[in-house]
Amino acid sequence: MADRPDLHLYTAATMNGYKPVIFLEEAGLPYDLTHIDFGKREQKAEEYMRLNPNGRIPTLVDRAAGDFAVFESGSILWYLAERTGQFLPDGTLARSEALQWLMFQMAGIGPMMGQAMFFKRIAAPNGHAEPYAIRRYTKESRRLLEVLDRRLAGRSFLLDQGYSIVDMATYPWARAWPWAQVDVDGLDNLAAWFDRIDGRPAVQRALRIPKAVPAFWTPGESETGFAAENAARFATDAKPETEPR
Ligand SMILES: N[C@@H](CCC(=O)N[C@@H](CS)C(=O)NCC(=O)O)C(=O)O
Repeated sequence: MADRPDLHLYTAATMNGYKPVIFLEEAGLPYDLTHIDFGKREQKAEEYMRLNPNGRIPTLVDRAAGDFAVFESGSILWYLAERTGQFLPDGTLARSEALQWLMFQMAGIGPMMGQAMFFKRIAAPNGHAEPYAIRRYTKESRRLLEVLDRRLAGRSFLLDQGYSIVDMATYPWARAWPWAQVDVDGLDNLAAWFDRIDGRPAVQRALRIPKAVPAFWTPGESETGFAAENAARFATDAKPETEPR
């Protein structure tokens, strides 16, 4: 179809799912989006797994590059940055620094905060209360947020060159501290960075695509309903009898 945009994103309203949407909104690129419904296990459909062998979201397909598929949210951000020449500094050293902080998010902040959330928000309501795991991942998440706080001392964004894909990758996870119930008391540099990114119109738009989930950021009235919905959509992950997929 001639009028389709070049970029097609498969995603859902989760921390990893928001990252490429933030980039696309920031860059003002035309794209279309398929919402993946975990309740229907669309992420495990054979056709989808041909694009993303890991069976998870997000996935980007570049129609202008022969339907080239990119999985892993950090790689999607990197691909978009290289494709557009935006939000990633030039030069070997600056790129190395960007990659270091992107790896730190992908291998540290994301998985640790993800596990803290999983044990509190999915395992526990599905009958697997694991206080030791909750303590371990909550403590490690706090330690990692302290690393970010130190990095942000005297910096507006995570890289010296300014707002980048590293901020886009890290923000959705770190900003969800209320949902993960990780204490951020005293992390003033981090709080100022949250304010800076909260204030970006493209980010605010992105957080409503494909679906607004304000309970991640500011637990309040909507939390109870969302918590139940969230526990239900990942319920199969919490069942011990579930075979590895
Ligand atoms: N490292 C991957 C993680 C992707 C991931 O865990 N996605 C979750 C949502 S945040 C997902 O698709 N969960 C559904 C499932 O596990 O079946 C990335 O950053 O893209």
